[in-house]
Amino acid sequence: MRRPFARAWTGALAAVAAAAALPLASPVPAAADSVVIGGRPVEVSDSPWTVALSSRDRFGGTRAGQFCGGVVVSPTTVLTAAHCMSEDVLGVPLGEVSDLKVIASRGDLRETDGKEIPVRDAWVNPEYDGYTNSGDVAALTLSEPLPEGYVIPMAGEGDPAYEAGTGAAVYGWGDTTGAGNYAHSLRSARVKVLPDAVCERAYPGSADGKYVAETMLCAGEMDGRRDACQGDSGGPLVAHGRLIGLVSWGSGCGRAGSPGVYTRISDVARVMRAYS
Ligand code: 4AZ
Repeated sequence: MRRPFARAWTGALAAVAAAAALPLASPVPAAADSVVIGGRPVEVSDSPWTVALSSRDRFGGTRAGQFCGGVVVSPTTVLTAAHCMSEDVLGVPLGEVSDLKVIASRGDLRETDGKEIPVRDAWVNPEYDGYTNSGDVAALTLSEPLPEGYVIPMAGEGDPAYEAGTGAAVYGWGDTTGAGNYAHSLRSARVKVLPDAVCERAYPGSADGKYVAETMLCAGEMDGRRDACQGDSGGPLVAHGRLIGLVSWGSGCGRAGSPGVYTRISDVARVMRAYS
């Protein structure tokens, strides 16, 4: 539910503006065993390619300014979702955000370990379609390189990791309940890649988006429970040790019949070749 979530972010921004660094979390109690929905805490050292995107100016300092996830695909390149760079999410045009950073090697956003690296340049996919959510990817260039060991390989076209039924893991600091309870520490949930036919039936086209198999994949469990959620956007979906997706959208979080939808990485490679 991208638009309502975007409104939620705008609300959070207004709160931050009004009361300095109000936490994003709402007082609503956890609805279920829910991460990332239905996930568990993980060590960032085991998935160093998972990074947080931060702007304290826009989102306040409580959780180090975290507002989206990202993935290290080369020492100076982080992929995230195009919608994370939108005015809907940032509250201002991207060019007006002067403290956009990537935070690497910090599992707990309340700590000061790891590295904060300023973003030098941001490329937003010109094919991104805000109606379907197709092409939801942006590439950030870091002002200094991360170690080569942080890089995760991208699964190419035809990689068996994309096959339906493949076990995958999604990572993030996002909402763990669907009610605005943002995680302080990195979490991960196991999900399965679902058949395109299931995703097409789940998302034939609505205000939330429309499933486009060429540019998206969907993953979850048939009965919901394990899923990505708001704040996880742009973060990695990993199978067989390779990056297959970026958290993009869905109707709610962890709902039966509404799996999480991800930007298909094989299509990202195509788009980046086309515009490089
Ligand atoms: C979001 O708004 C969002 N359940 C991310 C992932 C999902 C839904 C919404 C998938 O960032």
